[in-house]
Amino acid sequence: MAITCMMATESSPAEEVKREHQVAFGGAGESSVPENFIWPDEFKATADAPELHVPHIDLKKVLSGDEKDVEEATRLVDEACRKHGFFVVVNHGVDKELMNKVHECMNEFFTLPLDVKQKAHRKVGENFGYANSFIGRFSTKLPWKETFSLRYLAHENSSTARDYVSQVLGPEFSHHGEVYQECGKALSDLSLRIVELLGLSLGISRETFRKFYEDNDSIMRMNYYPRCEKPELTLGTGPHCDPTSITILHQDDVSGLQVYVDDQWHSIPPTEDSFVVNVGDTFMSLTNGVYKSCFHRAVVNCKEARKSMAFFLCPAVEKVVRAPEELVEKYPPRKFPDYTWPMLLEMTQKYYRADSNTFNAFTTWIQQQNLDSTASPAV
Ligand SMILES: O=C(O)CCC(=O)C(=O)O
Repeated sequence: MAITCMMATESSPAEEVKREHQVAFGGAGESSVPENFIWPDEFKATADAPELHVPHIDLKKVLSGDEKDVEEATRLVDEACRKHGFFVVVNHGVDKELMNKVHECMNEFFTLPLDVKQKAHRKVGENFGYANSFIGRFSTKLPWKETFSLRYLAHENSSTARDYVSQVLGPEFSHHGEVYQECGKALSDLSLRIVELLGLSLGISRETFRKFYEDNDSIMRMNYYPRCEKPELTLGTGPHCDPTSITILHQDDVSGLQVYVDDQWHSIPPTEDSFVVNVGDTFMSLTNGVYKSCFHRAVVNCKEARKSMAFFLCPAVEKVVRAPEELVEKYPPRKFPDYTWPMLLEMTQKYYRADSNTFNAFTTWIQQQNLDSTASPAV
């Protein structure tokens, strides 16, 4: 299989683009998956994973303030987050047309020739730009996907996503930048409503987490999973817990998301006009471990490509992540050391490949650093 991939044939530009894209990941003519995309048996995909029945929370009802609706929603969210941290939001207030436009931009971008996408190349150790497994930092257990990641900064007058797209891809892609910027704003606003709901579910004020995240410095990631001839051998996204705070995921109409619950992989299939929400390690630590950050992955299939778009809510860089006192009093003792989000981000981007132990490894590392800095100097 060729990795870089111009083929000298007489065909239309559209066919050329499609072929180039297919060759990179093993196209229709190739029946094998390259060695470095094959995952060990214990990780291998199961297409027939049973569905995980997660609550569907009607945010419009919650925001209407009706006492019964709020009580029911907080009970369901609390139950789901203590067990696995996944639920779905509907009637969320994000314009369906906007999400359609996001998917159109993704279709357009990911089917571009590699050299155009490479203008936005995400460098090793950096968090933003275009990445695929052929140019990444790992050489085994590679994910069968391409990603395009952008920064969303929740400050008035900030337009990080829009500016980045125009700068790296050129003015002909400025409409993509506009769409992603608008989407970032809509999902940042939605995430603030969700953290309010999470605060209420935990029995603390709705303001606590909203305040913490209102100046969030978040990540938007567009995921593109090409069709794969042997989907049982590989994974689109390997098993991991999100190190971020909460994730808001928009899936197209192709299944692929799986969550590990009760010693088994379960799927969360897409449902019309909804977002899947999950708790990540940073929000788990803000709840003093009461809400779970759960192992999940994405599988691929042999019929069609799949797209998803994730908004990873992250605190502003200088904010100290520390569970509020009132929660620790309710659920003592304090379980995690204080940290700032860039410390954890740096570890996952530069030194550690996300797995089931990422957050434990991180907290052990911080504790060690704290010990080292308080140790008396050698005489
Ligand atoms: O695409 C999906 O369904 C999951 C993506 C995911 O887990 C991630 O981007 O971290």
